[in-house]
Amino acid sequence: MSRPRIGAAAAIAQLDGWSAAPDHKDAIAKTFKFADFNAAFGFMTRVALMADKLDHHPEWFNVYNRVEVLLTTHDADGVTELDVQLAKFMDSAA
Ligand code: H2B
Repeated sequence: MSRPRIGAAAAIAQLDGWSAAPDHKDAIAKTFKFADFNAAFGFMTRVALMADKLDHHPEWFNVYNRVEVLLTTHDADGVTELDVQLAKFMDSAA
């Protein structure tokens, strides 16, 4: 089931601390900082389980306590409500 593209600007308007990803056609990005690696990886684990449940997966990069996230919907070639849904879950899990 594919979702219509809403675009990064419409997504960002509904979110806190997310911005348009630089060097990407249509994606949203946020950097999360945690106390240490244990907290960062705990966050990633909770998000990974939800992402798989949604069949919607983040692009992300972790170094120690920092998790850089990029969300976009590959099937739609841009940002959809699924990205907003996963972004909101990430904010609640952080
Ligand atoms: N994740 C993201 N971010 N975008 C997608 O379009 C997507 C996905 N598609 N996870 C899913 C998996 C698709 O590849 C499978 C076949 O449903």
